[in-house]
Amino acid sequence: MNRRGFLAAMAAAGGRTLVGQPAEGPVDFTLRIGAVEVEIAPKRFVKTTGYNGSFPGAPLRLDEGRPVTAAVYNDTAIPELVHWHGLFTPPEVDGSAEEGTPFVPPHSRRTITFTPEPAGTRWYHSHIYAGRDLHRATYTGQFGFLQIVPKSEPGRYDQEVSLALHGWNPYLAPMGGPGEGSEGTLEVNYGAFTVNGHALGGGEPVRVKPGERVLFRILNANATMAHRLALAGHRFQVIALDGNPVPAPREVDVLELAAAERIDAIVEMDRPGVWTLGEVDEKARKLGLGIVVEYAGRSGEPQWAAPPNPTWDYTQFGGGGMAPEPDERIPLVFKNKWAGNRWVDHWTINGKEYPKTDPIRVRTNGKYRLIFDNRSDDAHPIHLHRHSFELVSVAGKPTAGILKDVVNVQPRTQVEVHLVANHPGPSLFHCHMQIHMDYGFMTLLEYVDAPGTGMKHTHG
Ligand SMILES: [Cu+2]
Repeated sequence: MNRRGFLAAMAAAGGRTLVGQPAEGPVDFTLRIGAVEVEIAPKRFVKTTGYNGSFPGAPLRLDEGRPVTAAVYNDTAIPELVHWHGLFTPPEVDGSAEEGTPFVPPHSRRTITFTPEPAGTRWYHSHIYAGRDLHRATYTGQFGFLQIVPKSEPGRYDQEVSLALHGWNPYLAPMGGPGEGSEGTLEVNYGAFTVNGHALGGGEPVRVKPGERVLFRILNANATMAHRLALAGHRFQVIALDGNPVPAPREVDVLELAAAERIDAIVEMDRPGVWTLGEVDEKARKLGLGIVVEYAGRSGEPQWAAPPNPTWDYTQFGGGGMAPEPDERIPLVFKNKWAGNRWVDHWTINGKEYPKTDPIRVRTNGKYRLIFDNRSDDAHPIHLHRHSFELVSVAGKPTAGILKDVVNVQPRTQVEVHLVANHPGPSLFHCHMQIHMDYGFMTLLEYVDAPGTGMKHTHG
């Protein structure tokens, strides 16, 4: 979405209600969950569920610290939840049934009040169980940007462009290559990809002028897949990860985002032409994952070039120093359990599958070192609700000052994070790949000195 579109959507979202009739009492915005059909490219349609008749949902811009009330209407036949990803909202409104948030029942409405914090690039999305039904939860069009605007906005740029990546027509198919105990295991594949609701070349380009500094806010809203992006002829200066400014902004050729991750990066527009900003992987790019960047007065076929350096390493954006010593170290071992040929793997945390997983027990204001020990052949984007954590080491490389709410733990590696337990209440901890969380990869962070409404429950 270009700046004009972004602002138009902002204006729409900033009204008292976005769509529909006035709710009881004033609301700051309305989300209506219902069927949508979008033409992602000429004569290519995607039918799904979305917010307010579109996908992505309208980008929401909320002021840090100013409470808002949202009306959520559920026009579908299944109970729904909206999760405010990356916010420090209480469990009752966070959008997790496991924490105790009530569902928005089918053909019904709920009013939700929360205080948006912290500032930065957040997002909102459905947070329900899907299992083998790939027409639910994060497989759908129920996602949108949620920009929490700080009281004073730092950074210098001429244009802001928000890009949300998503995959469509998901299907289960056996894994390509042989893996340890995973031959014949089903994984999710996609028949089409979009950036802001359009396949590459199927929508309006991002229009830029020479000399402009463009701030790209990028969200990987894919239900399971990581993506690597490049913009031919240009480099990205990464300034924030998951919406949080990094200690050492640095230029890279490729951005990598696992499911649910966000990157804010500035690009100097100094190579006039028509270029593709797209997936490094050709197959995914051909299936639509990309958007055209067009300089004023230029036309022609968009150019693509393989990026010179495709590596991605969080620690390059880290600062010096060391996280304080924790009160306690908590190892969390992630493993898969082969469930059979043409079946979906199950996942365990310290040997147990949700809802049998042991909770992560913390005390208010305690300091913890969570050790994510990935003993599987898949990367896992690990997400903790209602908190941010600081990266301490990634695959043995020490770092500091990088605050995140999702961290992608590569196969057979360890990531250590520092957690200050300062948001009492049950908080869901899970792999953000829908098919992993639905098959056991989930537990709760529990405050033993301030027990909340969190519950173990079974899906279905
Ligand atoms: Cu996972």
